[in-house]
Amino acid sequence: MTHCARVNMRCNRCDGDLPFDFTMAFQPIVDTQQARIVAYEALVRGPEGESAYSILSQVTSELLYRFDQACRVRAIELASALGMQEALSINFLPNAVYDPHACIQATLETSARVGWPAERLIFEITETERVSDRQHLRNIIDTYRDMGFTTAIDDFGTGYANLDLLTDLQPDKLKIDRELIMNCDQDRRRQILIKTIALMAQELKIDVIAEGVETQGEALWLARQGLTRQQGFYYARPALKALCTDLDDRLLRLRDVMNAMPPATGVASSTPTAGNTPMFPQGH
Ligand SMILES: [Ca+2]
Repeated sequence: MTHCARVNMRCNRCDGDLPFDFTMAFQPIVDTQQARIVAYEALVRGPEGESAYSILSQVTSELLYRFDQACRVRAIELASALGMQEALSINFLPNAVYDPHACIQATLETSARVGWPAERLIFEITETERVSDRQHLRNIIDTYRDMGFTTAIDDFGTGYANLDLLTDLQPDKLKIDRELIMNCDQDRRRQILIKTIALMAQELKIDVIAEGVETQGEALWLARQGLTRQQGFYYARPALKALCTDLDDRLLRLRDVMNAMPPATGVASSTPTAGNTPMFPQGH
């Protein structure tokens, strides 16, 4: 295995301490059909739960590499400390990875040190700017896949995470952005776009996760299209240094509602559908 570039290339990109402290919040990703939490996304927060922006705004280009490394380390340490049994989704900026083999070493070392299995990691590719070096991004995804990790394209359908990324990249997962998900149970145009993405992903053998699900109506409509992997405030807000422990009843009730619906046509799967959305109490 390639050694860290710090050793063999005198790389010091991620050396040194960060001039600020931070921690992670965890938000569950559920499978509505299995009625269980399948993963958690680690989200940056200030030490007392301050916003992600309060931290990210302090990350200069000089600190980018070490911050990316520190995020992975902190997320894995917390996952282990919290006894997380599910997959752990970590966001990363492609431009914060110098060499995918080298820059994974601290992640693997942390995983071994705390005894949390690295193969449960999902790397979410977050695009805050167009990645000019597509070959670099492809190299990261291919390398991570070869190493047994799962990769996901984040915020798909908006901004820089768009269709053209799929012309030459083969991630394991797409996360459809909240901008497309919101009001999807009411908005015909969004329905067409989501169904098209789902169909395309199915053909490309890419799993889809719906982000930003905030209402029962959205959750049910998506599930009826076969989009059973979902994340959002409807299920749980991110919890600071904690895992969600009270979702079981809600997921079971949601599945009961879905199973009681009469069948109808869905584009992405044969999951039953219905014209009306039954109501049951919401809340987090
Ligand atoms: Ca993300």
